[in-house]
Amino acid sequence: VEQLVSENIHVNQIGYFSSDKKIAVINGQYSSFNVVDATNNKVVLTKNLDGKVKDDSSGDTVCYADFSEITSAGQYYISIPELGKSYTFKIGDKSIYTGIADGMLKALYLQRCGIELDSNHAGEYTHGACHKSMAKIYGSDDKEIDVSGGWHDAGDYGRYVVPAAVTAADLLMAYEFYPNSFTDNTNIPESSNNIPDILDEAKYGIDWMLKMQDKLSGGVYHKVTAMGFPDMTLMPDIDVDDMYVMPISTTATADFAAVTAMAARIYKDINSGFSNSCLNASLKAWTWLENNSKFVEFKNPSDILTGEYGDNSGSDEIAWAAAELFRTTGEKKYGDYFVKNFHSNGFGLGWQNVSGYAAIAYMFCDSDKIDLKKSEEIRKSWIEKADMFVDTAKKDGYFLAMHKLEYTWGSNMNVANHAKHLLVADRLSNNEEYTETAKNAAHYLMGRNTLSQCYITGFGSKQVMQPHHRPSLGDTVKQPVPGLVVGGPNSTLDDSVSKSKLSGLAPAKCYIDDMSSYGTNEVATYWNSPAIFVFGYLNQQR
Ligand code: G3I
Ligand code: 9MR
Ligand code: ZN
Repeated sequence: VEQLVSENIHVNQIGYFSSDKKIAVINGQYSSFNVVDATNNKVVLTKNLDGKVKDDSSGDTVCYADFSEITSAGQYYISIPELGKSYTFKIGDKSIYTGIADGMLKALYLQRCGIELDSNHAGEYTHGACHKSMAKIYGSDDKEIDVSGGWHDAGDYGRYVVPAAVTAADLLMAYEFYPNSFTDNTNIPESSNNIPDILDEAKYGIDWMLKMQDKLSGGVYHKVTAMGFPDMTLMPDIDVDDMYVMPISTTATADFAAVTAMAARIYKDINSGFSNSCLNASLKAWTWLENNSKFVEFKNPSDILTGEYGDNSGSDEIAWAAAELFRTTGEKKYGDYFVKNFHSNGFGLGWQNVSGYAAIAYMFCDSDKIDLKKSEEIRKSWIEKADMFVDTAKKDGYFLAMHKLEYTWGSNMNVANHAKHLLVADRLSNNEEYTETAKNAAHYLMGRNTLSQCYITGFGSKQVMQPHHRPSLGDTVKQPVPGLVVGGPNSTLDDSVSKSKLSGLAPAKCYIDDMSSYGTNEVATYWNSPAIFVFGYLNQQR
C-alpha cells in the first residue's frame, strides 16, 4: 500500500551528509522504522526506534530513527508502518547544500535597493531600480542627500544602519572563518570578478552605509525610510513615497565604525581603495563617538512609524568598534578602550546586543599588544556558554540549543546565532559536540522541527509560500523570492494573525505561513546572514 506523508516524521528535507550522524525525530511512540530508497521504493534498512523524550518547547514526546549507517548517496524517505512516510531527502556529499547555501546569499542580492534586478541575474524576480530619489534629512527644512543603495531590510523597504551592519559583519566573518566555502559564481552582477561573491555582497551593503555617514561630524544616520510602511503588494520600484533620513545615533555610528574597520582589514589585499575608504570612515565615526560620549539614543519621532531598531545602551556597540579598530590598526588606544569597557553581556550576536561580535574581534586579534589575561577570560566564558548550549541541546527533543523562552520575534536568528557561537567555540577549542550541535541547528532550519517546516523560502518539501515580503506578494510569480530565512516561531504573538490563530500553542509551534504574520513570517537580511555563516561551515570541504 502506498503510504501518505506524515508531518510527524521530522527530517532535514534537504538531506544529510554521508559521513554524518543521521537522525529523524518522530512525534509519538512507535516501535520500528524503515529507510526506503525513494527511486525504487525498496527498503534498505529496518531498525527499532529509540528514546522517549518530552520536548519542552513544542510539548511533543518524541522518539528517534537513527539511520547513520546509511552512507550511500541517494534519495530516501523514512517509513513507519503505523504512521506514514517522511518527506524525501538526500544523502550525499557537501554538494547537497550548495543550492541552499548559495540561495541564501543570492537572496541578499534580491534584497538590493537602488539598482534594477535584471532577468540575467534575478530570473523571474526582476524589478526596476528603486528608491533612487534624494532623501530629506528629517527635521531640516530642505536639506536632501543621496543615500541610494543597500539592502531592503526585510519585508519592508526601509534601510536601517544597525541591522545592515550586523548583516555585513556576518558575511565578512563567514568569509574570514571559511574562505574556501564561497564561490565567485552565484550569478550576481559582480560574479567572475575574482572576488568571492560574499565579499561583493557585503560591499554592496557597506557602500550604502558609507553614504549614511555625515561627512562633517562622522556620525551616522540611523535609517532612511518613508514615514510609514507601504502597501503589502507594492513593488519597490513603484514605491515613490518621500524618504526621510533619521537622526544620527550612537548605535548606528558605533556599528558602522565596527563593520567598516572589519572591511578595511578584509579588503586590504583585495580592493585597497575600498579598504582605505572604509578605514577613514571608521576613524571618523570613532571621532564622533569620542566627541559624543553621552549616549545618543534613537527613538522614532511620533510621525515616523517604520522599524525603530532601538536600544537603551550603546556600550556593546562601542566596545565592538574598539575591538575591530584594534584588530585592524593594532593601535593601543582601541585595545585599552576595549579592555576597560567590555562586558560579555551574554555575547549577543543580534542587532540589539553585539557584545559577541566585540568578543570575537578581540579573541581572534593577533596583535602582540593584546591583553592576554582579558582575552583568556573572554575565551573561557565563551566556551562556558558553548557548553551551556550543548547542555540545552541535550535536553531538547530536537537536539536544539534553544530554551523555550527564546522563541521570540526572529527566533530563527537565535537558532542560527547559537550555532554560530558554537562554531566560534570550536575554533577556540575543537570539540565535536560543538559542531554536532551547530549541525542540528541547520537540520532544524531545513525541516527537522515540530512543524516539519523548512524555514528557507524556495527550498525543502514543506515550503514557506506566503512570507511577509512585499516583492513576493507584489510580483506575478507564484513562488516567493527564494533563499530567504523567515523569522520563525514567535510565542509573543506580535501580530493579529498570530494572536487569533496561534494562541495557546507551545512556543516552537507559534508559526504560521501567512502573509500578514509579520511576527512569524517576515524575512530579514540579518536572519539570512548568520545562517550563511553556518552554511559556510557546512560547505567547507566542497
Ligand atoms: O529587549 C528585549 C529583551 O530584553 C527580552 O529578553 C526579549 C524577550 O522577549 O525581548 C526583547 O525585545 C524584543 C526585541 O525584538 C529584541 O529582540 C521585543 O520583544 C521584540 O518585539 C523585538 O522585535 C523586533 C521587531 O522588529 C519589533 O521591534 C525584532 O527583533 C526585529 O527583528 C523587527 O525588525 C523589523 C523592523 O522593525 C522593521 N522591518 C522589518 C523587521 C523584521 O521584522
Ligand atoms: O510590513 C511591516 C513589517 O516590516 C514590520 O516588521 C511590522 C512591524 O513593525 O509592520 C509591518 O507593517 C504593518 C504595520 O505595522 C501595521 N499596518 C499593516 C502593515 C502591514 O502588515
Ligand atoms: Zn529599494
